[in-house]
Amino acid sequence: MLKKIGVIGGGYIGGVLAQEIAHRRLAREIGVSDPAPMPNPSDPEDRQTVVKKQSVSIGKCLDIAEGLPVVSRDTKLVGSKDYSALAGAEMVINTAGVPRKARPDGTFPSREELLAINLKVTVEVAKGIKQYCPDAMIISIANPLDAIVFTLDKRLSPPKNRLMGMAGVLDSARYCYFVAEAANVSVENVNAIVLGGHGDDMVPVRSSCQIAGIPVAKFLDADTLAKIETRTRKAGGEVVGLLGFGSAFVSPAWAALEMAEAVIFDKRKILPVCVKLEGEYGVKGLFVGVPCILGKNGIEKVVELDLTDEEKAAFAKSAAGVAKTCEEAEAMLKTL
Ligand code: TXD
Repeated sequence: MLKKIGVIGGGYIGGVLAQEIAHRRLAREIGVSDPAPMPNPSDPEDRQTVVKKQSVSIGKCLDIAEGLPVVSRDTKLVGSKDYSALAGAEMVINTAGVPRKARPDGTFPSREELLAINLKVTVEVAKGIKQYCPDAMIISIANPLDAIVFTLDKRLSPPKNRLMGMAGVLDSARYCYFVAEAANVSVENVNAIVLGGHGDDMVPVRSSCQIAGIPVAKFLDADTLAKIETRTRKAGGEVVGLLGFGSAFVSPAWAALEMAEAVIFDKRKILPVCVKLEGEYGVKGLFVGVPCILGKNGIEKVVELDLTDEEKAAFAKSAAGVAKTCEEAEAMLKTL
């Protein structure tokens, strides 16, 4: 159990994180930081005064705190509209940003289009971390995932082992779920991993996908697997389209907590993590999803898989996509 975990962004994912951290007893204290709701300058003065007194983070912390007697948990929760709620956190999970929302014509902005909006947010988040918990382990969720982690690295320059992005655990869980569903077996029997960027060119690694240690090809034909892998790549958009508001929020929160628990309990668990590569997989200086051993020091080691030539090419393409988004981010950061 940690002394304190900070949650940056108290929205859909942040709310699930706070309640799950309390319920799983992962920290004695939880701090949630979120500026919402923000007054609309065009509103009448009295309305703005009302909104300034409201706070999503304080309200959600109070709601969860008032439920603690029911679930017999003694967790302290503190919310703030600034970053002060993060003070003293040993770990922070960053969800700050805006999720993809359907446009009036039903189409959705790409993760990259979110970049401009969420870069500004991330620059503020980095200032908050630097001020209140400069030595915290950082797990970042906000999209575009790879570029946001890249930006946190640029602004904070933390040791490589202490900054990681969550996407691969969720993408791999989606892959596992679809394989289990198609093979009509327990999800517990399926072991699969998705590498690369958290975009439509992510790489489900079929060559290492197994059901009870048996290659998946013994259960599902190539056409079915290709369909599953396409659905995995688009799974985020599928949920966004069905919800009509925001994006998936329970599964991303659970995925981030699998990473957090690997660190908190020093599990030395191998998970797909967006991490700064320094030559591994032929990539240098980019944050890309690869298998890592996660333990008390955060990223303990990057694990290099033997990929097929096709998978290597797909990984290189995905990394090139990450490089492009990060180049855009770097150019934008110069203006922020
Ligand atoms: O696998 C993954 N990594 C993705 C990530 C899976 C699903 C969702 N993905 C992204 O996570 C999504 O595209 C968003 O970028 C984030 C958070 O998703 P969520 O659904 O929680 O979005 P919300 O409900 O809008 O919450 C974001 C909160 C919101 O309450 C804002 O007020 C707050 O972020 N926010 C801030 N908090 C702190 N500091 C600043 N500057 C700030 N700006 C906004």
